[in-house]
Amino acid sequence: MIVVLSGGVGGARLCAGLMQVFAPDEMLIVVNNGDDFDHWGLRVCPDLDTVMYTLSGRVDEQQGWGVRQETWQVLEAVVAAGGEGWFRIGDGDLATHLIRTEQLRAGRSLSSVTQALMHTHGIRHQVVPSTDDHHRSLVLTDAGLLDFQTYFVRRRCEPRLLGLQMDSRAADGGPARPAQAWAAAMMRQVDAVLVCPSNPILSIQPMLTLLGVRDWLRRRSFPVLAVSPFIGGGAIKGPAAKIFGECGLETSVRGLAGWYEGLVDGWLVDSNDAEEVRTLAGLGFQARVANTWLDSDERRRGVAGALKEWLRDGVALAPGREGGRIAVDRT
Ligand code: FO1
Repeated sequence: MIVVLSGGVGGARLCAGLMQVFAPDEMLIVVNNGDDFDHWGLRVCPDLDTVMYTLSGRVDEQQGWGVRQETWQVLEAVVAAGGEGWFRIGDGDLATHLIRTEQLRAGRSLSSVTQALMHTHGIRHQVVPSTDDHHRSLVLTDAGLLDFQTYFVRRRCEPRLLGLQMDSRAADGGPARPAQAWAAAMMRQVDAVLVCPSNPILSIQPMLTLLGVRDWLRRRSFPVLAVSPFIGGGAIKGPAAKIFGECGLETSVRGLAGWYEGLVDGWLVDSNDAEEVRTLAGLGFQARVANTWLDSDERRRGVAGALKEWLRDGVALAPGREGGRIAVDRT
């Protein structure tokens, strides 16, 4: 079983490639839901929906999120009636939030609702939220503590990021736990973990803070491969480079390798960053090069194929994890 850790746009695009090279029973896609929030009284799960629309071919490719050929009549009517219009929910997308909210209110878990939504979108691979517990990303900025979408969409990531905090708890008051399907995979034989080229701080970090996840990764006997979200010192999409800079981290694969120290064994880097391979090797990491622009089906399949081939060739486990030694704690 391959466990894939994904955020929104970049992660969804890699998953679309992975779906072509791994069978449904070979892969579990775990999606960040720290970005989830309630808007217009509805539960919105942006990363899960981006993955769903991308895998089903419904996504607005240009935007990266939302559905293609969307209409905006409800948004216009809500704004005309004095409601909030800064978070753009289209008419087609709205159906997803209506169904999800209704079913959550009826007592179903987010995992169960997600499974049904993926099924109706014709997706056979298993896609699960990282957790069914309350788990919300809060962004500490120079403009105060902001909920995720206020920071990301309303304020366009303009405030300086000082840190990420999770507002997180299980129903019993304990720490939030990985969703049942992910927890079950952790207990069984995992062949590898793949980390998507998603924002390491905003999208991947929330999943790593769930109960037991970091320990599971640190004590692993399976390899972890990651695809770099940087190309030539900039992010492929989104604010990852700006945020890395604000956190005092180098916007390079070397910076990423430090951030994920002890958690990632091998890096797939873009051909523009081929010179980083030697730097990474000097730090004890393996690296391979591919064209990591995920802008077409062919390229997505290409990157997915390169990861599969690497796993087949074998990956040595990186320094900082042998014997379960703890390298860096960022939670
Ligand atoms: N991103 C935006 O930049 N502006 C929006 O108005 C917006 C609306 C939106 C609606 C539904 C949805 O599923 C995603 C949406 N996104 C929007 C994307 C999303 O907020 C972010 O890309 C993620 O949360 C970060 O991964």
